[in-house]
Amino acid sequence: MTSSSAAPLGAPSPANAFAQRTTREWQMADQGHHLHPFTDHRTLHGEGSRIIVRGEGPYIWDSEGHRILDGMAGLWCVNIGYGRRELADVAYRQMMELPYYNSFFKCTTPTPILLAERLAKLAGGGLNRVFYGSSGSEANDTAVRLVRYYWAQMGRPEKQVIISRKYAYHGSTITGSSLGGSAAMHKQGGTIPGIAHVTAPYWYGLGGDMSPDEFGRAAAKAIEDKILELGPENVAAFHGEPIQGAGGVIIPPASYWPEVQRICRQYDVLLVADEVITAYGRLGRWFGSQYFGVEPDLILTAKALTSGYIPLSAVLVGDRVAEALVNQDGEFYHGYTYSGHPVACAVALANLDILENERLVEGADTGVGAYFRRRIAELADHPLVGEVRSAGVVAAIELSPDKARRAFFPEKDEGKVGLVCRDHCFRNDLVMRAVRDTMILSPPLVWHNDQVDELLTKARIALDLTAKDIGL
Ligand code: PXG
Repeated sequence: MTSSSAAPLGAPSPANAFAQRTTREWQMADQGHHLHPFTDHRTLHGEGSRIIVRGEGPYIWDSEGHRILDGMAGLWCVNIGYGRRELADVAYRQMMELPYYNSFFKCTTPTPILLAERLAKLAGGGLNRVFYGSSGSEANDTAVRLVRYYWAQMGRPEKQVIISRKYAYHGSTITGSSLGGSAAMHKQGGTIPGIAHVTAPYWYGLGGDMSPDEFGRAAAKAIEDKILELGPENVAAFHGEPIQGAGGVIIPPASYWPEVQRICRQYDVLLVADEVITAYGRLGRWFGSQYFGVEPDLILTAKALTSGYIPLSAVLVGDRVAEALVNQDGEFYHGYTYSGHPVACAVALANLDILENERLVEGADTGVGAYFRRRIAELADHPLVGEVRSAGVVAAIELSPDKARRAFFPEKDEGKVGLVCRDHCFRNDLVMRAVRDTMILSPPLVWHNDQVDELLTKARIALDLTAKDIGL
């Protein structure tokens, strides 16, 4: 840990001023009472949690006063960076005026209406209506129920199966994990019926001798093959992330998405884009679908809709599917207490203002984003790095024991080298996550070129130390 990266904490924020404790006290209370998501608690308790207490721009601070560059924007969400007063002010004002009212029973409140109007304008492509929830997982549940409801309303209730992919991540409810590609998650708690999985457009890992474009077409054909195997009359939708984020930032070859769209249209299968990570600027466009030139029937969003300041998700619904809800008799028996939460929607509007006024989406494409992509590509020369891929402000660095062959580490050791690298990053005050042995980055969009340089310096140090650790 370098002493130069440690910075004073500054004045405690009002949120933690009422409960100042030492790091050890926090860790003991955490261990005694707090269950963490996706965590092996026995290992965690051996080490103790890192307690994050404050954030500003692309940086976070821990309870020991270390300033850490957050290369993951929290969990792919804090696109406008930390510490933006505008969002806090808007939440305060909305809470004082009306902290909560629901959109059930022929009621609603102004902010979800304003936000829906604005999202429809940003998305274009006939995505004119919005259904709210509080998380990406809820958005995925809504999508599955909506798609199946649509076909039932159209008099085709047998069209039920949803095709998803390996390496997919669609959340952690039973529906989300059923859609996802993780066998480990499927094993814990089971899956819902009517979900089929096909291969992912992961050229680096699965492409063999094919060119990326050949492989992209082959991966799309796997969807067509599955539709024909199941019978098009039984297939409701193809459900996928434009870029598979938590699966390892899998960026499909250019040939993939146009072919997927063509196949969906040919067999009358709805196209659902899970943009929980890719919406609101991550790829230098408002939506990842725009980046790849596809026109989905539904777009699922969450995370950067509020830059993570408050939970909110929005399913953008195209006219074809909305038709089943608005121009036909019958009630869609679905909704959440917090669907269209007035405070969350007010915060989202302020967040969109910042993304727009500070041109952060354009910046992710041609500004600091372009600089980030150019600099991160330099890591491809490192002996431990098999491939670097990036789009907008998201990137993956594949670690390999034999880069010429695009080799993976032996299966029994999968993920170990990634964790070594991640820990070196963390010790050097950089958050860079590991998925298996793939290092991934998804920083806030508010940063500057010198912070890109800081990230690159720290990442290269971590790669050097990791290579040394494994004797490469
Ligand atoms: N869809 C996608 C594409 C996601 O990335 C979800 C749905 C679920 O969202 P909620 O809000 O229910 O968590 C996600 C979430 C990681 C990580 O380690 C990624 C996510 C969540 C937690 C951890 O990369 N993505």
